[in-house]
Amino acid sequence: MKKVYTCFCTDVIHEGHLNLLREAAKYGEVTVGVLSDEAMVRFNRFPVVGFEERLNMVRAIEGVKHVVVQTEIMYDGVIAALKPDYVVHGDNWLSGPLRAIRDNVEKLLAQYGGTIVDIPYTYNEEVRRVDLRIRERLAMPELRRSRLKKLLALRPVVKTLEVHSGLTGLIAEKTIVEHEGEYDQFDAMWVSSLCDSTAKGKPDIELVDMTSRFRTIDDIMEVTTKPIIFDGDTGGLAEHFVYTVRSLERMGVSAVIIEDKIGLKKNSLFGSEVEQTQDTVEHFCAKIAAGKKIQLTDDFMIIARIESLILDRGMDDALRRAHAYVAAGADGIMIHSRKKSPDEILAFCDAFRSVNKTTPIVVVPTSFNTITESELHAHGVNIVIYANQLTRSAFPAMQQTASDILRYHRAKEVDDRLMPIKDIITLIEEL
Ligand code: SPV
Ligand code: MG
Repeated sequence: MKKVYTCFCTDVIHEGHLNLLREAAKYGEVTVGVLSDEAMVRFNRFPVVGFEERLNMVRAIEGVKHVVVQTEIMYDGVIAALKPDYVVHGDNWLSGPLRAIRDNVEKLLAQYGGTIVDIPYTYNEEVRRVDLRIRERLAMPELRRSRLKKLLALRPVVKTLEVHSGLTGLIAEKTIVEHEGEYDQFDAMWVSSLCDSTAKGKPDIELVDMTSRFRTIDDIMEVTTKPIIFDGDTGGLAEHFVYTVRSLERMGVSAVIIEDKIGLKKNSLFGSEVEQTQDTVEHFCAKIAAGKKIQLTDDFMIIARIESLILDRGMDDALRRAHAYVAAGADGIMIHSRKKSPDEILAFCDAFRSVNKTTPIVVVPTSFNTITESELHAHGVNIVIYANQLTRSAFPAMQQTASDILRYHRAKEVDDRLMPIKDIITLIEEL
């Protein structure tokens, strides 16, 4: 009997999968690989069904002889172990980002004479409905809120991109890149106070009120499924912060980060060029504790942001605050720096981790941007936020276009660098 292998990374078995299995069975005895959660979140969407349940679901399908766990997106391990005569897959992997997987399988099978079978991909109304239903479930507040904590357990570094609108949300949601056989996508979204304010043409001084910030979150939530980390600035008065926590939690936001400043807040990247006042440890701890006390689920995280390095108060002050904030209930620590070199961030992480092994550390490598995610991970960092790069790339592009239209008295000269009209009108899928 010939050996046939196919891999599933799905939460629901629909007609398309059954058709693929029927075809696969024509070639021999079918083994189905179920992609692990770790591999699935990296390349596909977050599973809405637990791993064990996904295994059992596949085991229960008639005609499936064996079920194995596939822990990597690429098939090296599973093909080495199984040596299948055939690998069967939907023909949707002939182009687009999945092509690299097919190329990898083709190379592996060529080593011993195995064959790829591409089955015409079933995409009918039922499949579309199932697909949509899963996406809708992922977007629901209850499911979305808990996902940041789950990702912290599944990903070495939770890669987070700044978003400030439905459109930027779609970019964070959908951008997936294959590079040297590895797939990557963003895990979470950061609703930056700087970029949310900038998009509204306002300064980043806690001027854009919460109602308006929530409106931004809502726009993003409508079109995405990834978890949201909200930049809560100083959190305002503790008496107000508790209401913010309740609202964010109810909306399905996963975390709020509040910074230990008081009075008129200015953006941290100004550093000591502008007057900024750091809160006292006691006062800020009381705010954290008030927020923790009011939240209703275990999912929601309050992350305390330390401004000691930004305000030149020194490493000892930063560390003393970090431990105090954790003791007050903070679910994570964000340490910020405006230095070009990552040295002070790494020194903080090493010192903090020598005492505290578990509390997640968040960093925002805007100025210390030469350091990679894996280097940060090696020093104990869990969440990396790319806090403003989308806004900073869009703004000069738009400004240049506006200037060139004025210069040439027509739009022809700018057209080559614009997204084609057809692409923009089809960018947004209709339900
Ligand atoms: C933001 O994105 O609004 C932040 C990060 O708070 S920073 O701008 O670096 O202070
Ligand atoms: Mg901010």
